[in-house]
Amino acid sequence: MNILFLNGPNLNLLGQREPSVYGHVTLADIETMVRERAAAHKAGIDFRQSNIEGQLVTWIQDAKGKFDVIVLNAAAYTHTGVALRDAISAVGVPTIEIHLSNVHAREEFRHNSLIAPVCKGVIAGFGANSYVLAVDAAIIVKA
Ligand code: CA2
Repeated sequence: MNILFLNGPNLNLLGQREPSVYGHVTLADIETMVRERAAAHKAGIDFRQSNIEGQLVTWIQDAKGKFDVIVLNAAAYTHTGVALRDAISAVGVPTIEIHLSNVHAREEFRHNSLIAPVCKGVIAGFGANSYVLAVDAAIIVKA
């Protein structure tokens, strides 16, 4: 069981800016939490971040045959990312959309996700624990 975690734009700033919205935890802290949970399931993890949509698209394309499930926090590209949606659709690796915040309790433009219709499910609003829950969800999706 191998899970690819992909993180979109600005998530590298976690813990350094806007703690009132996203908390004090860093992306490196979240990676540690994910690795602990994955180890309990004997699952392998790759954990990556890019500010560039094309890089995320390339990683999704390359996941075929290497990863069983993709967990994607596409950040702002969630709401704009036609290329990401097309990649998820084309490649066919089961994908779980996740968010730190409850996007439905925020600005209207965050309520729409272009990728949700091509994902297995969505986890949002549990802070860093959205990522930990996604490990469990990935196990369920693979089974
Ligand atoms: O809640 C989430 O996980 C989001 O994907 C975060 C995105 C936002 O555009 C989505 O609507 C919901 C923003 C990530 C930016 O992260 C920052 C972290 C620290 C400081 C500034 C931005």
